[in-house]
Amino acid sequence: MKNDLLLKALRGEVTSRPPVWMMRQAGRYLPEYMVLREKYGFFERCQTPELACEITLQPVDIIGVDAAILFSDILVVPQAMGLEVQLVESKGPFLPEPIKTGNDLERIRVPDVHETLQYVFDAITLIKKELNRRVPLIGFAGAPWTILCYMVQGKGSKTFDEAKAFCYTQPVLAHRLLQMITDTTIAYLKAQVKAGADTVQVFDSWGGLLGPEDFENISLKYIRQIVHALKEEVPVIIFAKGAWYALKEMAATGASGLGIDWCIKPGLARSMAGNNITLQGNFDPAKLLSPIPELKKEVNKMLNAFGNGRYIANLGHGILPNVPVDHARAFVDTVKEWEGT
Ligand code: 1CP
Repeated sequence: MKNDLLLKALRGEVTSRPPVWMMRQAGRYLPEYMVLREKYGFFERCQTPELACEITLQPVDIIGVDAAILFSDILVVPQAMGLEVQLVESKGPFLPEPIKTGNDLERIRVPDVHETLQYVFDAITLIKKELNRRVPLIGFAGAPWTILCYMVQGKGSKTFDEAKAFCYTQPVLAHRLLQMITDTTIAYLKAQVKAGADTVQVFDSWGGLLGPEDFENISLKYIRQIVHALKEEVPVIIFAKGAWYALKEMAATGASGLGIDWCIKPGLARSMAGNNITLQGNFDPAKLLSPIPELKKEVNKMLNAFGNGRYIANLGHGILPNVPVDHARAFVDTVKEWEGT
């Protein structure tokens, strides 16, 4: 690997500077992505290896990030399990027949991932070839709780109240569903690794909607199974947005990296997570809209607070579609130019 800063940082090895990438780095802020978005539907872009490959490589070529992340979506998993998933323009994900009852569970299954998601593995094979060992490739999946949120609520939400009510009023069903998602996800991530993913990230975007006890029972219990199944093969990164209260427990799973959002100070995150794990984050994505000199100052502040050791520079959540390309590049360049210790 020509640039293996990310893998080194995840293994706890000394690096010349922290590696940098951005969550949702392949996407709508890039004009080159918008060209392909005009021509092809969202799932068509995911399901066509040549398109997924081209989109995955865009931020590597245009922005100069230290890692590629597979272009796909967490919602291909419910799709593979048998639920219809649409992406409605300017509205987001829509699942017309969500899971509400025991009967609904009969409609879904733990699929053979090679029958349902082979296009993802084909994309990975192609991406690895095109990357030609320039930077590592990150594979990913949603955490079971976050996937349940969409499978039950049927669409995006700020609170996912219907998904929570499902867990609290029908716990037996909820845990059956969570286990089905977990089993599918383990097979899915293992096949991503076999196809060439160098590391995998588990996105629990809605983990922070749960209190500490529910997070343990509904989310972390299943994330732990995923980490245990994968960690001997590749480093695993857990990103549970808002679930800062569980950093210690997440570090204890055996994951190599923990993503954090901007609502926790780096020092506190480090003291909770301990010294034996790599932290990743945590720039407020909206700060990429600041004037470039201000943005650079803020990035340097973040870098100084984390220091260069077991640290990956990233945003605290996905990049926003209205970020100018030169601001995204300024974020990455500031990390590359950082002269702290
Ligand atoms: O072009 C478009 O309009 C589609 C926008 C889009 C994109 C670019 C969606 C729909 N998904 C993606 C790609 C995507 N999704 C990636 C690609 C790799 C990358 O560049 O990082 C990844 C990692 C995801 C993961 C994802 N999808 C998450 C977890 C991360 C996060 O941001 O919290 C979630 C929650 C989703 C669901 C989803 N898919 C798309 C949207 C707009 C959403 C969020 C909807 C909501 O707010 O509920």
